[in-house]
Amino acid sequence: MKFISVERIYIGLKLSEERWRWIDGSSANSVPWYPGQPSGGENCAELLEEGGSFGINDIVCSGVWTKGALCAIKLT
Ligand SMILES: [Ca+2]
Repeated sequence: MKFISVERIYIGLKLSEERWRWIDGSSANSVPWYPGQPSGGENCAELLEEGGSFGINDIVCSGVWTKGALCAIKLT
């Protein structure tokens, strides 16, 4: 994976029906939350890097499209 110079990246993870799910609807079985996260009341998630530590942070969905995005595709 190539790291790009964006501090916060939307990863396609969203809280739906009280479960964290990828945008294809599949459940996220284990989420490596950033320390102190999820803080709650925020229904989308980003990859957060601060001081060399990485983790997932829940954020409000209204701002996710202003961030960089990390996507994956299935190769067949
Ligand atoms: Ca949060």
